[in-house]
Amino acid sequence: MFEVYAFATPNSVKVPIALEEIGLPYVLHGVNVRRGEQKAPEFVALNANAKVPVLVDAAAPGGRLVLTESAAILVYLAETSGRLLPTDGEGRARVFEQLFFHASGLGPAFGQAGFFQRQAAEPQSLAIARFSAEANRTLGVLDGILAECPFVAGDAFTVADIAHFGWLWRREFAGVGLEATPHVGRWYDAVAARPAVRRAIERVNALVPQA
Ligand SMILES: N[C@@H](CCC(=O)N[C@@H](CS)C(=O)NCC(=O)O)C(=O)O
Repeated sequence: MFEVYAFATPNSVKVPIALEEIGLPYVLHGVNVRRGEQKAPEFVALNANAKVPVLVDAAAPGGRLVLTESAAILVYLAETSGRLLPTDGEGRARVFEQLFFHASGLGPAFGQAGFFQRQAAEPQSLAIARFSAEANRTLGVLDGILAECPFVAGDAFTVADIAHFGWLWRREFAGVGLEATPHVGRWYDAVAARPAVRRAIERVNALVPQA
């Protein structure tokens, strides 16, 4: 049985989505990042970087595996299940291209745009302008890709779609809309309607305490 440490956040949701898509059972442990639970010593012992998500695979072939970084977790689940990632050729290369684009480009741009708009202690107009522009620019790049193919890495739904979906699901935090990117809008609606994606969102939303 997998264990997932997560919250209702853009990077967290990717892991339950992958597990639901593959059909693997998992226990979900809430780590409330709004209350700083990611900084607790018990959690830092799992992830020295003090961020969600974390995957624990007690039955990994080499013994208990504790894995951090959402993109690495997606690749691990895909490779061990033989799902959501082509085994070779251009199809596999395109998935990694999108995973790296997400992890180094779109994801950080969305995260920093949201931080400077909503969480910075003092207004930083230059940082807001820079990261909002970068978030919208990377979204435009994705729109160009989705104008040519149904999913972000080609004809099939893969872990690359799951990676991008995490931040698109939380795009309001970054102040980003889909009005100017119709191909992303079409893709987003299709991914959000998948039963596995709906189940995963329901489970991570249930981690948020109700006021
Ligand atoms: N590169 C990491 C980023 C993880 C990350 O930034 N997680 C956020 C939630 S989406 C978090 O734990 N934030 C709390 C903090 O930074 O203190 C990944 O993809 O897993």
